[in-house]
Amino acid sequence: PFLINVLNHEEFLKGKCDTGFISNNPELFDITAKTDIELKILNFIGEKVVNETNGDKPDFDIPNIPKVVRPERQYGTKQILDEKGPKGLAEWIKDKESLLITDTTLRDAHQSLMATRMRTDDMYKISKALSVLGNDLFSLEMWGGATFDVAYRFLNESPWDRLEVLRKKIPNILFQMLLRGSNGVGYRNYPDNVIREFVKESAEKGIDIFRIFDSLNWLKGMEVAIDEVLKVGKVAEACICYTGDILDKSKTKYDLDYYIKTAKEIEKTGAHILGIKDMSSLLKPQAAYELVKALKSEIKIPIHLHTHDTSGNGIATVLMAAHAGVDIVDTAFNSMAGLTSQPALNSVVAALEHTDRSTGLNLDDLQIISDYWSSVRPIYSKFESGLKSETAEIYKYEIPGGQYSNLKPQVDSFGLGHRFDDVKEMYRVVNEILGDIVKVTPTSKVVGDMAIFMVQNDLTPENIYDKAKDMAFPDSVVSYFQGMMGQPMGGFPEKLQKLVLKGEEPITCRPGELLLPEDFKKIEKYLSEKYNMVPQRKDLLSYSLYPKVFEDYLKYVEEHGDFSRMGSHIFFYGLREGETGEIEVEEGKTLIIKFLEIGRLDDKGYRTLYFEVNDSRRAIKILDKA
Ligand code: 3PY
Ligand code: ZN
Repeated sequence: PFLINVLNHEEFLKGKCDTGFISNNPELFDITAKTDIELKILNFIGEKVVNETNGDKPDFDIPNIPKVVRPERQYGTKQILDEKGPKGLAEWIKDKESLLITDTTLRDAHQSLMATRMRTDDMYKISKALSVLGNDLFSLEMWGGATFDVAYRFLNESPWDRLEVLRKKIPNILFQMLLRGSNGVGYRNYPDNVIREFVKESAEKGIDIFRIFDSLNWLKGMEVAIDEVLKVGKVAEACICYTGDILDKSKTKYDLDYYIKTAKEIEKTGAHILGIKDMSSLLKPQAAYELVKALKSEIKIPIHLHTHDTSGNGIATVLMAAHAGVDIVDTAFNSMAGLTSQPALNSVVAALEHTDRSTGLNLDDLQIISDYWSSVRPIYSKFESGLKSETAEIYKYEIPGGQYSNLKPQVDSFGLGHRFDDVKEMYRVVNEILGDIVKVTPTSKVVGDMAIFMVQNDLTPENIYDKAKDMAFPDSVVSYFQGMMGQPMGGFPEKLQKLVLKGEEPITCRPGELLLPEDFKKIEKYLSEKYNMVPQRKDLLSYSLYPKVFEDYLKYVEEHGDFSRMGSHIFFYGLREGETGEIEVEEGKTLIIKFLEIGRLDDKGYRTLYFEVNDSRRAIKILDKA
C-alpha cells in the first residue's frame, strides 16, 4: 500500500521525486506506531541511527543457525548428576579414561575477548544445536563472573532470564558458573545470607556446578559458598588460583608444596571437584604436568583445569595436564578461543584423537557450533581489545585474561593511553609491594587500580610514603587493606597498609562475620512500592548485589522497553537506510521493520525517520543530539 501511495503521488507522477521526496511529504506517514512496544522499538532504532552510529553500520553475515533434530531422549552429564548426585558424578568422572571437556564460550571466552558483551539472544539461537551436537561435553560454563553485572549494566537484560531460557533449551549438559566466594558475582564481600540465598536461587534456576574461588586463596572466603552448595545438593568445585611459577625454584612463596597443601585443605571442605584456576595463563606446560601429577597422587577428588591462552601456551598446558591425568579441562569453541580466552576446544579434541585420552567428541559436529560463533563474533568486534597475538610478557605481569584485554581501554579512559607500558610495569611493581599476592577478581582490580593511581600521580615505591600521605587511595585499594577481601598469605605490608588506611584499624576475621545480614523484606517493600512489580527472590538478590545497576535496569526497561530478543546486529547498530530487520517481540510474534529514510534536521533539532512496519507506514521524530 505504501508503494501505491507513493506511485500515485502528484509530485512522483510529475517526476519530481528525488531522495528528499519522502521527507518533503510527511503526510504519507501520518500513521504513528500502533503499539507501545512497536513505538519503543522504533525509538530505540531511531536513537541508534541518529545519535550513535550516524547510519554507519557494517555489513554482517546473518549467523546461520544449524538445523538439528532433538532426539526423543537426551542423556548427558546433567542426567548423570540428577541420577547419581554430586558424589556419584565425581566417581563417574574419575572412572572415565577420556578427557572431559568444558566449553566456556558462553562465559569466560566472551568475558575475556569482548568485554563480556555476548547477549542472551545469540546464545539462545544456538542453544538447541549446542544441546544436540554438544551432548557429550562435560559442562558449559555459562554464568557468573562478570556476566551478571554486565548483562544488567550494558545489555539491559536479565542474567536470570539467560539462565532460565538456556536451561530449558539445554536439559542435558551440566551448567557451570563462576562464583567469587564471598564476593558472589560482585567485587566486594557480601553478607553471608546474600551468598547463601544466591546459591539457592541459582541452583533452583539451573546451575549444577559452582566453581568457587577466593581471590587470595583464603579458604575462609569460600567457606559459606561451599557449605551452601553442599546443602543444596549441587556440585561444589573449589579452586586453587594458580600464580607464580612452580618450575622456578627461586620463587618459594607459591611452590608445589603450597598448592598441594591448599588442595588438601580444599578436599577437606567436602568439595566434590578441585579446580585449578589459572586465570592469567601462568601455568606453563611442564608445570601443569608436575602440578597435576602431584595433586593426583595427593587428593582423591577429580581435577578440573581452567587456563587461558594469553601466553600462547594454553593448548600445550592442557595437553600436558591431560597427559598427567587431569580429569576435565576448560576450552572454548575455536572461533571464540585463543588470545586472552581459553585454549581452542576443537583443536584439543583433534589433538587427542586416537590417544588414550581421546574425548570421544565428534569434530564435524563441533565445527558446526564453532562456525556459528565465527559468524556472530564480528557483530561484537567493537568490544574486542585489538590484541592480535598471544604474548609471553604475561609471565612477567601476571594479569588475568579478562583484565589484560580490558586494561588498555581502562587506561585510555584515564587519559593515560600513551603510558600503557608504564601501567603494565607498575602492575608488576604493585604486586611486589603488596607482597606478591594472588591476582584475580577482585584483588586483580586492586592491583590494576593501584597501578593506574600510581602512574597517574607519578608515585613510586620509594616516594609513595611521602607524596601520598594525604592522598585518598582508590576504593578497591582501601577495601583491600581494610581486610574486606580477606587475608593474604604472609599478611599485609604494614607500612603501606598504614599509609592507605590513615589510622583506621583493619579487620582480621572473615568480613561476613561482621556484615549485618541483608534485610530482604525491606528490599521487597522498597522494590514493590517504587516499581510496578512483585519482586521475586532473584530480584531481591540482584538488588542486594548491585542496587544501582539493578535499579537502572528496571528504569530502563520501564521507560524504553525490553529489547533482549532483538537480533544483536540491530541492537548494537540499528538499521541501515533501506534495510529490513525482523524483530521478535514475543514468542511467535515478529515485526518486520524496514527503515526507509532519515529526514533532514528540522528547526527544532529533530529528524523524522520513516519506516515500514509489517507493511504499514510509520514515522517517528528523534532529537539529534549532535
Ligand atoms: C572472574 O572473576 O570473572 C574471572 O573470570 C576471574 O578469573
Ligand atoms: Zn578465566
